[in-house]
Amino acid sequence: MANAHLKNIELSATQILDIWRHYDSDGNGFIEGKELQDFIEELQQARKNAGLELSGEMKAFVEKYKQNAEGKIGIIELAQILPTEENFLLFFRQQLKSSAEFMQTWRRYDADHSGYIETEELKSFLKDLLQKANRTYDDAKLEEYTQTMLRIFDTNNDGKLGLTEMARLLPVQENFLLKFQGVKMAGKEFNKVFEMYDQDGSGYIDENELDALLKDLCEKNKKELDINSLPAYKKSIMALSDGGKLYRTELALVLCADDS
Ligand SMILES: [Ca+2]
Ligand SMILES: [Ca+2]
Ligand SMILES: [Ca+2]
Ligand SMILES: [Ca+2]
Repeated sequence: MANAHLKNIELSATQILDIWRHYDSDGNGFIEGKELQDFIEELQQARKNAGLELSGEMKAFVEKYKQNAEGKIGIIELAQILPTEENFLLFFRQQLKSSAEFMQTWRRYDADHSGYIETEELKSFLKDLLQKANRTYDDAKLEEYTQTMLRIFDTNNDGKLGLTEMARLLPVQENFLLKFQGVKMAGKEFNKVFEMYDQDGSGYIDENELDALLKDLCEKNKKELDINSLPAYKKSIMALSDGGKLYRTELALVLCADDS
């Protein structure tokens, strides 16, 4: 019973994953709406039954999301309020504070530029993260973390992490890719757009060309995108570039809906 874990003093990464799966009942990668209200209610109940007070983080969380129909959380927000024994998921929170940092990290660890983080790349990412956080680990632990990561984030079960899958390491508020989900284009249209905004025909989009593209996108998609966030969008997307040159493959990760 996943909700039985809610009264635990400390949770392992696997138990958090159980809780996550239980409450994200439609499996869309977020706990939202009724799922979130159920979670809040059962969390309060479980703590009460166990004779435990809500922690400060939990109280703030309940305050923020109770009766909030718009509320939507990712697994990082969940890990943040639950008492975690290994704090495994929280390393990410400490290391990846913004979308731009996340995109830079992505670029660094997708070493073969395949557009995916494969198992070996994921391992090297986790290894660096553990070292940075001064955690001791052995090969078995590294393997366990790698597999847990895949179980949590590989939502389409192809054994590797795509940009959007891995972006769930970001808190929902910081995840600008979520906003771009709704404005992604089919491959053909994307190619046309790329050529149109590559105004000097250099074969890549530079910062000024990206600026023009994003302005038009914001104009066209006022519901999804906010023109005031344009500098932040630009910074995050440019973090994928190769020294200021944004090639087709990298921009496609953000704007193209076709998976190839
Ligand atoms: Ca859900
Ligand atoms: Ca790769
Ligand atoms: Ca995947
Ligand atoms: Ca250009």
